[in-house]
Amino acid sequence: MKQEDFITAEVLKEQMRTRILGQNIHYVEEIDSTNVEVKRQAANGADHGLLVIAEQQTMGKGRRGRSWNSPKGTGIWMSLLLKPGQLRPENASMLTLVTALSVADAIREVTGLEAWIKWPNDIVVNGKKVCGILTEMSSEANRIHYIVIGIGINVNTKEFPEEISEIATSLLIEKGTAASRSLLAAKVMEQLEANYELFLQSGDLAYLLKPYNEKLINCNKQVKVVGSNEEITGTAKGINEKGELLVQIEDRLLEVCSGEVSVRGLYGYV
Ligand code: BT5
Repeated sequence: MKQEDFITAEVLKEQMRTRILGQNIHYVEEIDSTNVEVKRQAANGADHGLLVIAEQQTMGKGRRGRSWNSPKGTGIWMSLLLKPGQLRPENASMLTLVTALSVADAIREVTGLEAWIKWPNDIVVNGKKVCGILTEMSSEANRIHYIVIGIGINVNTKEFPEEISEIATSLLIEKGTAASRSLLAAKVMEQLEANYELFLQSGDLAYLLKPYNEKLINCNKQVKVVGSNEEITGTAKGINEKGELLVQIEDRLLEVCSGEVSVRGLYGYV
């Protein structure tokens, strides 16, 4: 087993068998946040498909102001710039789901581990979080300027800070052997490019529903939907083509949008 797994722009470029996404790679040793860096580059006119990948983030971001632990040399911390001309702003959050499916499939392909999707933005292995996705958008009423998709994967992390040690895991911890970060990053981008094209063809998740729902860990489980002023418990039934989580509550089927609520399993993290 290799002890160190260095990522270099050259190795990444060699392994990245994509047409457009990630063909322009900006690799940095250290950055505040790759999402923030992509936004800076977008403001300077960067093109669709730019991928920023960092060895370490000093201010990695989660959703809603939360932070993302991104230590040096152990994970994949990367962000992709997308400029989907035809996409409506209200459909941009579907890209989080497209990405989650791509990451789950790439982890399965590279490690053989059963990676599951915890709707909307986590990937889970053996009940713990190995990956989080942060989608951000710059838009006006009817037009998207650009979208940033941030992906953080704990690949060869050996241990986590105490505050997340109960919920976080890495591929190394779950598999027992290290994985190549550059190979995994390349596979994520390949899956994402293929799924992104399918997504654009229909403008929604119609073509991705089946593979997505097969990997949805919440499926047929009890979930608690936590809104700003109410909590509802029901059974998750999968997503629809808009990416909403269908939650059965007695004889009602509720369509839950990702922006407004969080969904928790009733038992432990998932
Ligand atoms: C996320 O937010 O899961 C989105 C994480 C996105 C990270 C990537 S890394 C590349 C790009 N650049 C960035 O700055 N961000 C993106 P959320 O669902 O809000 O989850 C955040 C919560 O996950 C935190 O409050 C912690 O509880 C937990 N957490 C923090 N670091 C973690 C880690 N490395 N592994 C697993 N869980 C973690």
